[in-house]
Amino acid sequence: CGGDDGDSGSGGGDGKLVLGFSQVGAESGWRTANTKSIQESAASAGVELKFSDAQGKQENQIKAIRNFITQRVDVIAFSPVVESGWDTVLKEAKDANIPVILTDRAVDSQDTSLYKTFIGSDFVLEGKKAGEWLVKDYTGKTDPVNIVELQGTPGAAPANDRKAGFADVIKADPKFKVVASQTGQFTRTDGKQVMETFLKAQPKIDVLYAHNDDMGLGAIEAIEAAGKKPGTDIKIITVDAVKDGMTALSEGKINYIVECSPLLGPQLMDLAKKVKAGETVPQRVLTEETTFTPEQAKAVLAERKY
Ligand code: GYE
Repeated sequence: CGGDDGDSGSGGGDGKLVLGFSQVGAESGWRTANTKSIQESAASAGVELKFSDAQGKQENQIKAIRNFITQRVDVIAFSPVVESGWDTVLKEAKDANIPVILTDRAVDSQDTSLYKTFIGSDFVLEGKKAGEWLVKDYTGKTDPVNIVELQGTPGAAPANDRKAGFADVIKADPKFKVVASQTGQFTRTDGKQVMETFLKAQPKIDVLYAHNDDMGLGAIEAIEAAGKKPGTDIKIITVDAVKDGMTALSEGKINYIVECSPLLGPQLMDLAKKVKAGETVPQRVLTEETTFTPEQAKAVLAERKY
């Protein structure tokens, strides 16, 4: 392999930064908006994007990263499907002198020199925000509150962290009980199916906490099919705030959404350019986010872009 900077990219010598990006898949509305953000900002930043969709499989991501190394792209970015198991391939990128940017999700590698920076949300904080809303909503009440939880993809950082943050907040009051918790794979289809089984197995469900909007939206279908009113008979908290989620929130079918922004493209392009130029970048770039009640959702729904 050739030089370690400048003309070593595969962009055909027109000086464009070549960015290899390995995406998780297309499991949710969030993911679709994230992909669009990355593709559009690459185009407007003059970055040549090599985009690869892993269809939810870690082995595909590892293959894609190895391909990017062989092609000698300038920068590699990826959104890890799961947290564990990246050390070997990240070491290969490091040995090839190709900087890596973690996008959206973290890895659990102990050696932080394996990547330059990590841009994305604080998922533990998101889980805590969900729990805090619940605690507040049930203030002054003493009856047991039965919660069912739809988890994201097993092993994914947002699934692990949203579960942990939520559990950490609700454990302060023993009236809150998570009576069932299962993965819904971050998809509508699985969210619906798993909610159906929850409804059959659980005599009393007061609250659903879903790790993303899509699973919550699938669950709403199951709840309605069971003759119950989502948002009233069963309170629903979700994470993301994509347009379909915000619509359901404004209709009162969801009670609270913790925002997680998928619009990481512009910052990613900026970081990729800095990293290529050898500038130092912060180890962690946090996304700014808020929360939404039904009233707040109504107010912003028309301008919501994704
Ligand atoms: O919340 C979910 C998606 O990693 C933050 O992945 C992302 C999560 C997002 O499938 O909808």
